Amino acid sequence: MVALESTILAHGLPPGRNREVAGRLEAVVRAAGAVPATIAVLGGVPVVGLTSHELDRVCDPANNLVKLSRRDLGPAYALGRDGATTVAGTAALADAAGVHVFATGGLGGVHRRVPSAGAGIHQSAHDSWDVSADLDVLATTPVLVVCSGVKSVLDIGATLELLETRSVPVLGYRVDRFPAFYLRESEFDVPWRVDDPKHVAAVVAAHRDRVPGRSGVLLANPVPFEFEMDRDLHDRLLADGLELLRTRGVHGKDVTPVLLEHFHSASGGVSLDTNEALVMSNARLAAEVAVELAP
Ligand code: PSU
Ligand code: MN
Repeated sequence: MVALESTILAHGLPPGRNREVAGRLEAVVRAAGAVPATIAVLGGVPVVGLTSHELDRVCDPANNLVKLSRRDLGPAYALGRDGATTVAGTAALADAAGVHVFATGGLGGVHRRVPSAGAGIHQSAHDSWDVSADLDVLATTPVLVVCSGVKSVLDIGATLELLETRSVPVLGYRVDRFPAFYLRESEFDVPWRVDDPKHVAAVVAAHRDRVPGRSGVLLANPVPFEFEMDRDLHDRLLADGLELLRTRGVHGKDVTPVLLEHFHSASGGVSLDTNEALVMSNARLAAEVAVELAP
C-alpha cells in the first residue's frame, strides 16, 4: 500500500486541478502494482483510503478543510471537523493503520530568513521557531517518505542538519545532490545514493529491522528533467514570495500554502505542472518500493 496526503490537494493545488491530480496519483500507484490510500479526516473521523466521493469532498473549496498536522488530530476528532492532513498528520495515521510507504511532493522543514519590517533586521527560523512538524514526525514514525526533497522556499541546509540530528536516513534516488522541489538540485550532497527500488526496499528493511529506534526514512526523488523550473524564474518568484509574506504578515500554517499559491499564480501555472509532475513521479516510485517490500 502507498499512503497519499490530502493537504497537497486541499491547500497546495487549485480547485479543479486538485481533483484531477488526486485521481491520477491513485491511478499511477495502481499501475505500478500497489494500492493507494489517500488520507484525511472527515467529520472528525480519520479515513485511510478515501473513496472517490470523499476525494471530491476534500478537493471542494466550499468545504473549507482545516490543515491538520499531527497535533491537530485530537481537536479535529473531538470537534467533528473535516481536515486535510499534512505530511506529519498523514504519516502518523498511515503508521497507525499499518501503511509504511508514503508519497508526497515536498517535505516541510526549517523556514528560511524573511526580511522583517525594520530595515536590515532579519527573521529566520532561529527567531520564529518555524520548523515543520514533518521533521519531528519523520524522526519518530517508521514510514518511508518519498518526496522531491524539501521546498526551495525552506532553508535546505538547516533542514538536512536537523534530519541528521534526529537520525533520519536520507537517500537520493539516482542523484548525488539533494533535490529542491521545483529544481532538480540544491547545493547539498545526499548522504546516500540509491539507484533502484530494490535497494531502497533493502535500506528500509535494514533500518526497520536491524537499527534500534523508530525513525522513518527519507527518499529524495528529483522532479523529472523536462518539468524542472527555470532557475532564474524560480529565484525571482521566491524573492517576491518572501516579500509577500513580509508585507502581508503571513506566519504559522499559512506560510506554505501562501508561498505555493504565489508560485502557481505568478508563474502562470508553470510551477503547477512542475508540482504535479514531481508528485506523480514520487507516487510511482513509492509504489515500486512498496511492491519490493511486500512479503
Ligand atoms: N508538498 C506539495 N504541496 C504541499 C505540501 C507538500 O507538493 O502542499 C504540504 C505538505 O502537506 C507538507 C506541508 O506537510 O506542505 C508543510 O507545511 P508546514 O510547512 O506548515 O509544516
Ligand atoms: Mn510552519
